[in-house]
Amino acid sequence: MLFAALTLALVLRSEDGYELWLRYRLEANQARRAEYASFGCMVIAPARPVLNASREELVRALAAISGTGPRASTGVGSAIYIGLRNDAAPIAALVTREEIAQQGPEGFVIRAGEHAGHRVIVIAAASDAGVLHGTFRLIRELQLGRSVAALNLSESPPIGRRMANHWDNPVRTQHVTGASIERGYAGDSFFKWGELPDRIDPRLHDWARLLAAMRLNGVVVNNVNTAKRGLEGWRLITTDYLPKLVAVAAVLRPYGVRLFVSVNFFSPVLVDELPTADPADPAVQRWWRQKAAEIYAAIPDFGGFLVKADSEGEPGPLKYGRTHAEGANVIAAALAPHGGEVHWRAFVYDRANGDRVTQAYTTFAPLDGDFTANASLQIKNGPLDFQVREPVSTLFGAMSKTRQTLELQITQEYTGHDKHVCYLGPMWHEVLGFAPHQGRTVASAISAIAGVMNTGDARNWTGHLLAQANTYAFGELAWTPTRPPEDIAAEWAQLTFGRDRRVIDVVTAILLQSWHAYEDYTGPLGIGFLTRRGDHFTPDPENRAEYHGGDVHGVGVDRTVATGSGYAGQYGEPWRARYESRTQCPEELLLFFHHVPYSHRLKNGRSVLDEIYVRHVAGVESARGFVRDWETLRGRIDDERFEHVRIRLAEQVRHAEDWCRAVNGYFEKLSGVSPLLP
Ligand code: GCW
Repeated sequence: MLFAALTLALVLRSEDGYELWLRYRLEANQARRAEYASFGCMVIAPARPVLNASREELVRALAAISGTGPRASTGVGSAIYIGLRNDAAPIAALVTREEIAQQGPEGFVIRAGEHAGHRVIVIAAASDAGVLHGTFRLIRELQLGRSVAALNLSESPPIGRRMANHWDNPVRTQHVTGASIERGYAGDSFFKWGELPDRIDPRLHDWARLLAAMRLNGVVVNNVNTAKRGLEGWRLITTDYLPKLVAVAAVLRPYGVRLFVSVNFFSPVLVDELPTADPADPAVQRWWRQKAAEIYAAIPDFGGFLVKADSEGEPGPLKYGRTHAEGANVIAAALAPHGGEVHWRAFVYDRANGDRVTQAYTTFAPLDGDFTANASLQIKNGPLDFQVREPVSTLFGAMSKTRQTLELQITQEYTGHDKHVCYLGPMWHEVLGFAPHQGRTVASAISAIAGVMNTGDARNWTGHLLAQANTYAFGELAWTPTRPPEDIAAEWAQLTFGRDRRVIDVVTAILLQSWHAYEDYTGPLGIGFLTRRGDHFTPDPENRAEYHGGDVHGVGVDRTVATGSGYAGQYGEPWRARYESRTQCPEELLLFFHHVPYSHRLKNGRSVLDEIYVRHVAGVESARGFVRDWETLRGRIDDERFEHVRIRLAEQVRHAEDWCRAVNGYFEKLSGVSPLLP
């Protein structure tokens, strides 16, 4: 009884969310604990940086979960061996060369067995990075309380480059002013460039651990906007900043993560006052080569550059009459001898050029074959801009000779900031599995994936605690694009809140309803951009008619080939025909592709107008349900996290009500037809 009370007290110790899902807590099941404890903390690995980090993490987890504390190895008995095949006899004995080779450069095999009369577990891989990924996988098994007696797991990621993109704005005087994050809602930037390289904030180490736990292998540390409105991100590649980059790269290196930076296309002009940034100019080409050589001399495993060019005020090659490919290639050529990559963003549009969703495709598809092999076109999931619902961009799979990077947005710019729970795993899963052109899914068309991060210096990293589920889901889907988002949500819930079934079920259910709920009370049926210009949060349908197409007769934007902007025609079949047709278009995208009269009937018999009304009310009801369900967890979760989420969910209800009033009121006024609702 006393023991039970103590355990409960232990479980419910107040938590602030800083540990994310990397919470290593004493295993409650005694038999399981004994099983883990039999390995003591004997993790045997050769002394190499990535393996040191792996061992350290595994010992930390084992010690806490098994309750043994970090004991010194006695060199006999059961042990966990981690490394390459030739690093230890037990690894070579338990795993064949072929099995390791099959998992590719970053995959791993984890296997339990016997060696020389002792029970062992081995984590084997073709690279130290693979071992690191396997280590975090094994730790998860321990956190979930699963038996390791018969472990036999192997995994390998189909997507080679998996990146976090931070939109943090570096500022030299940041220790005085603080540094902002574009579309960041979890506080200020935690990159204290002013302090580097003399002081390394401890949070940077935990950030590197987080990236490794997400099994990412690259990170862009600064905003793609590098110069507009006084931004200073372009300075990161100046000689002055280089020692700071060196320090950050050193933090990342043991965690298998390569450092990338966003650069400005006009860097030759901005950094060294060259008269031009024309990619055809030999002096400009030389400049990029020298800059790359300078960086690689200091950071041999530097990843490369991300570039936003000719987009929203960031300059690019078009100024010189050069194509995007010519622009990307001059930078790519400079990086190539060092093994670096350039990720070139496809987010381009010109308001003067008609429907913006058509423009990435018309700009880039004709350039297929023009990009060098180490250049990758980085494309947002949808053609518009991270709306709650969009079709998948037509560029994916449309350029078979060009490398492509999928860009997802983890930070909730248009999906409720840090105020609303909106679990995006189901959306991303749909995107990855969708084939805009016959049979070629996004997941199979890309060689890289990037997620715009939702972290800041908030104590719990993401502002809203439940937003950590998005960070987790991005890592999971980047590693295994087909993984069901329901499993990811339930697993995250358990890692975050423990093993109380009721808690896991309620948290998972809230997460899984949250995307549709947000869609319902903001913009159902594919209406996008109802938020206020600038804040992307407050409802403002009055000023967004160009996007939702509402008028006195009807609503939606005509993007058909027959009578509209023609965007539907950029898809391969069967989607071209389906999107073109009012009756066959999936209803969740109806108003994205069609302008229809308010009286247009949907499959459920309702008119479009009634559907808009009903869905907004239903969305509010869902949000209220989240509060009710969460309340049932009182006492089952520590007070600090319980209250944190409760307060946010309550605020979400009020805001959902505002949305409902604003949008339904707007359409009532516009159409002159009142809702039939009670
Ligand atoms: O949606 C817009 C955002 C900008 C962002 C831009 C982009 C970084 O509102 O804040 O700039 O997209 O993706 O480049």
